[in-house]
Amino acid sequence: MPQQKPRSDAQRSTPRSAPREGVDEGVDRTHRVIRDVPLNAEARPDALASPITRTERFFVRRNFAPPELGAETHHILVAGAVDRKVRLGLGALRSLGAHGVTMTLECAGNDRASMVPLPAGEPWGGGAIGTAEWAGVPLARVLEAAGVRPAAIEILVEGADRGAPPGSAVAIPFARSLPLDKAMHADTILALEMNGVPLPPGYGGPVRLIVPGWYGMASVKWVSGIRALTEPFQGHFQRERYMYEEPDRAAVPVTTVRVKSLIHSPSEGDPIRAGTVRVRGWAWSGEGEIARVEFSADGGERWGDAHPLDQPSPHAWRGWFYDWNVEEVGCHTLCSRATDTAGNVQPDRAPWNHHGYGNNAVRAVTVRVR
Ligand SMILES: Nc1nc2c(c(=O)[nH]1)N[C@H]1C(S)=C(S)[C@@H](COP(=O)(O)O)O[C@H]1N2
Ligand SMILES: [Mo]
Repeated sequence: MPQQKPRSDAQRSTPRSAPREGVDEGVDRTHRVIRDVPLNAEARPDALASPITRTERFFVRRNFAPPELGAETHHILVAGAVDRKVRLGLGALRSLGAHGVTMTLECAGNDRASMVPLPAGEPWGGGAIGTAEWAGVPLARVLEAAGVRPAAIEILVEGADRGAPPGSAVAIPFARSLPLDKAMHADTILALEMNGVPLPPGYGGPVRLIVPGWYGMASVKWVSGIRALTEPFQGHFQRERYMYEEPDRAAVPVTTVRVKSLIHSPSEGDPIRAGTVRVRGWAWSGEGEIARVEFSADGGERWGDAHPLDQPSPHAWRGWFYDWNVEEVGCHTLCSRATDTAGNVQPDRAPWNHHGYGNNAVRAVTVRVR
């Protein structure tokens, strides 16, 4: 039996006022607000029905108050184990090359609210995910401009937002490192655009990192500094957060996105007519391509193969559908289960961990047939 739906859903479904911060002009009012300050808000289920999520409906996840950076004056400093320090404005960045990536961005805490017992952290339902067309400069071009020395093993990317993490009095920036090979990957970009327009400040503008295949925490927003490191980074957001801490097991860093799927149509509670219903959804994985999607109309007892659609980008979710014949009136629990080319299958229950990361358990949508 799949895990329960988030219990917090009913409590939190009341629409709230528009976000207050100045950088949130681009964020519309349809989000389900998880926390007001700093704003943390997830996409409503209907916002996830289209292949590309509209920018103003895209989820917002922030550890600190967002910085306000001027696109004219903002610079990125590249330093550390490099042959020459480089200071790049947006124009200089743009001149280093152009590359677009359509990528699904999922927060590692997505669906935390359905883990039992509820782990610490923002109680996200299933809306801390979205797919966008990101465009900018490959991080590799920037690193080549500075000349990364052979001794470098990781690339640290620092955001301009800062604050004291819970339990600390010392303000630190949001900062994360990537192994050198991931930093040099052709599709790891410093994004200057989202869905065809300059990256809005609310989503990390004027420049953010986009790391395909990894959970959202790797995609550092409001990038202000890049450092080549010769030792592993030990910062708060590398070592104390974004670690799988399972009881009685050594902690493991959160990296690639676990295989997962969702049903976006019909959606929760939808009344539907008996007959043939086309059920549609998405499937994605950071560890391979989607090899198979299965569908169940009885809460996961019996499964049938769904029809996968073409996958426009290896880093974006893949569409699928299943033509479900239903005669029996009443409530039905619909589930989907994805398998990737690395052989990973969505579990009925994801391993519980202290911060509630990586919940890729099979999810359920309940519909009423009349
Ligand atoms: N500078 C900075 N970058 C950040 C974060 C942050 O708090 N500060 N949060 C990260 C996390 S945990 C996620 S899931 C994504 C969310 O990106 P979005 O707000 O554009 O949806 O940004 C990541 N990058
Ligand atoms: Mo996240």
